[in-house]
Amino acid sequence: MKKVLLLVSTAALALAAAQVAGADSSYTDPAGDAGTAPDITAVTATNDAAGSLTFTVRTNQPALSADAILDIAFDTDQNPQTGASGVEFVFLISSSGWEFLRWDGSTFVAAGAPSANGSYANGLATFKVSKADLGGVEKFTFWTDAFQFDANRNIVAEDTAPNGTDAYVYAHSKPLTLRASTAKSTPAKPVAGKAFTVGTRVTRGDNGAALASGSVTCTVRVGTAPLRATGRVSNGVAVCAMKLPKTAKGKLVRVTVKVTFQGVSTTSAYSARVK
Ligand SMILES: [Ca+2]
Ligand SMILES: [Ca+2]
Repeated sequence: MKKVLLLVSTAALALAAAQVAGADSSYTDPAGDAGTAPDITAVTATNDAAGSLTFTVRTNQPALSADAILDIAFDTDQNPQTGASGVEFVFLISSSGWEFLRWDGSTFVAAGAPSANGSYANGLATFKVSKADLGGVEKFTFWTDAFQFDANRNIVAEDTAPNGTDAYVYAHSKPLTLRASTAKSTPAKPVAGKAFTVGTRVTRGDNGAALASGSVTCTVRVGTAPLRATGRVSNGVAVCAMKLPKTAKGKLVRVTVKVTFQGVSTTSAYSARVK
């Protein structure tokens, strides 16, 4: 615990100068800038749809040296004036184990976070925690530090990622969803014996972008008979293209456009009487 306090009082000074941000993020740190401390070279942060966060920190030490500590400091309210020099939570790992601590207003105490889990193997520290156990915020600031202490618990070498007083800003990614607009046809009315397409504009719910790619399954019936159609995604529109048979005149054509991207699907249906 003494190390922890020393660490926090010494290390958690980096103020939140927002650097590169985003979900499923990875960052690099130069090699050879750590002295005898674990040399941080890569940091990643991801979250899943359930709100579980995973952080990794790669160093040059297959197993952490005695008296070395690696930490991830979290400024969960992105306010350097709150917490310990801004830090509300800190994950610490050493050769003797890991801790996840929260600032209680005057000191760091065990966070009591059931979801928290740490490990270090083959040069990679991994820390998992739920969004709820990290303060429940959508967006936060964090950084990583590595320290080598001497027998008197003085810091003799260190590495920080990102360098200096920069910090990483992380925002949870939303789960992928797809939204299909009302289907529209070209031409506006189906004509027997002619080419016919039905399209639906597909938008991603997680980032608001038009869907750039995906697979399209077309289900078409003219009256009760199936009709072959070709599907594709083009410029954010999922399209089913077909040629209506001459015998389709007067019959009802029904088209279901199903678009799938990364295992997520949405459908849009169309029907009209063939001229
Ligand atoms: Ca480094
Ligand atoms: Ca803070």
